[in-house]
Amino acid sequence: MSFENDFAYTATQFEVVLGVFTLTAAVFAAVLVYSLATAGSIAPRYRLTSYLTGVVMVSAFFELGLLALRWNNAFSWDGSLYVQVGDLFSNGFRYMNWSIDVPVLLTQLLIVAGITGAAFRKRWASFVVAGLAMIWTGYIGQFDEIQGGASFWIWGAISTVFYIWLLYVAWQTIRDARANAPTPTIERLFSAVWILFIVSWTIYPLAYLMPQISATVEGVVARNLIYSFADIASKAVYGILLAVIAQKLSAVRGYQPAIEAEEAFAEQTG
Ligand code: RET
Repeated sequence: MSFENDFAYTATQFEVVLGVFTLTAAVFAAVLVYSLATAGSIAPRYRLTSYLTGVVMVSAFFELGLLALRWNNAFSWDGSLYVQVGDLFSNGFRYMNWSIDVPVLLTQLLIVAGITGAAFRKRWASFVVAGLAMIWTGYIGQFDEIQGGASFWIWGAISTVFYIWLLYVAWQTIRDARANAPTPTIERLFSAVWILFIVSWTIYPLAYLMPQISATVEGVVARNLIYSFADIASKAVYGILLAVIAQKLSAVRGYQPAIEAEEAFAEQTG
């Protein structure tokens, strides 16, 4: 059971969490429109990244919408506090959503980094295996998050081993992308991808630990806010950043719609 169900919330705490869930879902809907609308200015060899952002946005939109409903149905106002009644709130849904989004986000990285052929297949396989193993071992561990017993720590540790493997392959990929970057700006943007990646992804294991760091109402509220921060950074901001890089790469390689889009942007922003 998620530790969210262990507490009663003030009206403010309850609403802040619900509001942030709703905001996060709205951000995903907005970025869905953005990524589909800008796909045409990206050369065909990179364009899949825009559609994959679309996939991530749809799946994450539903997940956050569902979490908002679960949160709303799990607690009821008793005149002074929101207390647990009815459905249990569950963070397990997040893990199901990651099972789709993690492999897709990593595939986008390979596409924009320009990895092809045997190297693509090998890294893709490593990403999918490491990513799913990381998520599903963590999923088992999180059922024990309130007790914080052996299952929580052992599965969490196994999951972390897979995470380190995944990070290593991501680092290799970004290193290659930087080495092959045709302009210094694109090279810098790939460095930004790495920073965004490492910061936003590493928040998730911290959120996993939260019931052990602070088993309080504030801990619950903080955990759900940082989950949303990480979700927006690792899915939406990341998707936009990859689209920007893909458009720049397309322009450098002479793709006319990308060149025109870059020119229009330069004119507008002076
Ligand atoms: C778990 C369990 C504890 C140990 C580790 C974890 C890592 C989770 C990560 C999740 C990333 C999710 C993303 C979702 C985007 O849609 C499973 C919490 C290391 C890194 C990026």
